[in-house]
Amino acid sequence: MKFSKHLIAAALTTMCVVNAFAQNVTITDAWARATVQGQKATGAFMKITAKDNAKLVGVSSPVAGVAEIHEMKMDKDVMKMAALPNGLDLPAGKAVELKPGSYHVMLMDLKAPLVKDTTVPLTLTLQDAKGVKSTVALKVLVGMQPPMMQSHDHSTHNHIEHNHGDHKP
Ligand SMILES: [Cu+2]
Repeated sequence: MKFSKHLIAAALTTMCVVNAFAQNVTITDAWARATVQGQKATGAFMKITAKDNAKLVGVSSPVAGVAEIHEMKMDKDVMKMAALPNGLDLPAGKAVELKPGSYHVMLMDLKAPLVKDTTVPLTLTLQDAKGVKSTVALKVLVGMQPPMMQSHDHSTHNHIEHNHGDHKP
């Protein structure tokens, strides 16, 4: 089985949502980037597949004062990000990927650091083609990189941490 712990957790929480429409949305590979003390913003990422045409129109989390759906793109050689004013389109049957450098959930005004290997609750607000809104609650794993790469980490013995070692006296 390739399912990671949080994937199962996400599936379980999705099943708890008492809403026919929300159950037509599949969310996988959800994760949020860990933060350090004093850091006020971070990103959350996931793959969303809607069974029928829908839109991701809102997001909220108790850990963040402000949560927005952002897109990141190059503008005259400068990477810029901005909130999507009309939400993010979720075409029927197509996996829409929220990932670093692209669409992402922006968590701002963080109330506490996001600690690696914990989870943060996230509530997504979706809107179907008729304009009916529903919410999906999920728990997102906190890490330094996507979950699949994290499991890879164990075999490579955390080689990303060598940067810290370089600065040791
Ligand atoms: Cu952003």
